[in-house]
Amino acid sequence: MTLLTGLRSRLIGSESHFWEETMTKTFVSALLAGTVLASASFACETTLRSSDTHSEGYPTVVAVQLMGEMLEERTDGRLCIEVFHSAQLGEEKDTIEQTQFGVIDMNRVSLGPFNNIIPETQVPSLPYIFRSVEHMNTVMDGEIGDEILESFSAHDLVGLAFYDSGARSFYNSQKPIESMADLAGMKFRVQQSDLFVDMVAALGANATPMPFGEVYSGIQTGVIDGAENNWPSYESTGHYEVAKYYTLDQHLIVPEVLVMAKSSFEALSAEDQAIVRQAAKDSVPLMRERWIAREAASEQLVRDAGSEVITDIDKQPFIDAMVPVYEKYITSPELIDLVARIQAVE
Ligand code: GTR
Repeated sequence: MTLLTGLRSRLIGSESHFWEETMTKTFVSALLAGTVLASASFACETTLRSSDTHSEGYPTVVAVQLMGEMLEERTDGRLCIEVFHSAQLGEEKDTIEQTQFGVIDMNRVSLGPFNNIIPETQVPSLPYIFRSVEHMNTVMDGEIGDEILESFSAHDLVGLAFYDSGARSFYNSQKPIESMADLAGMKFRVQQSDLFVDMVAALGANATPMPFGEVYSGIQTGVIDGAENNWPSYESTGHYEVAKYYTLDQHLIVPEVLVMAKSSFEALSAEDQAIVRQAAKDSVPLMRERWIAREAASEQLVRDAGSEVITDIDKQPFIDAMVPVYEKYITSPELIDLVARIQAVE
């Protein structure tokens, strides 16, 4: 059944002939007038509420909306997704808790804010664990990625898929940072993760964990000198307007993850659970296409707007400085083994 015939049959259901005719006419006139609702989720039996800190049009938001369209079509309208973008449901740390409680059905989040809750998420969040974005994709698309997704289930969540997030680098309002020594004593916002606080300390700077939505004013008012993120987030938040020095040190390549509340997932039939898992996986290449385009567009936009990009960075001192961070967080045999297996992936 196609999306439209599915919608029509749901609209008219088993109601009277009069209702059927009226609704069909209304629907057809709406179609002709080009005013069919952008989302037919009003007709869905169950609409899953999904959170995202990013604004409309950001690749992660679009990916989950596309997943919603697949779900609606594949379940004949039993399931839809409504994405509450722009942190409408709260900042990431809080929405994670709400998802664990089942107040929010789905959440697209960075792995960073999971670090203090789920030890396995610390491994792909380690600085310089991935040699490149390609290495990250090979690992997270494969068995190791599935194993890490599985680790969410002990925390009232179902891990559905990983999305891209490129590489994160430092930016600041004060000066061009050309070497690790330039970071000394500076104040940087990090995601709410102890691992990232220690990462910044190991580089000789000071870290302030802070919600994403407070970073712009934090830099503007001088509470922090800067933050760290990928090109699209540096651009979409307008942080480049208040912190023009962007140093391409690429210390983190942290994947994003799409999770579902265990209670919402378990409320579905086995058939619908399988459809949800598959639609999430199918949204990954769609996200990746948009991500690659957005990274290039964002980099161009901030360069055109006057950001000074420092590209000639010797990463080795940064990498060497991370040894104590690995030692502090990677202590159990399981995590040590996971690090070794990730590093061994070609
Ligand atoms: C972005 C990520 C967001 C959020 C943000 C942050 O790259 O996509 O989910 O975690 O970083 O730094 O808070």
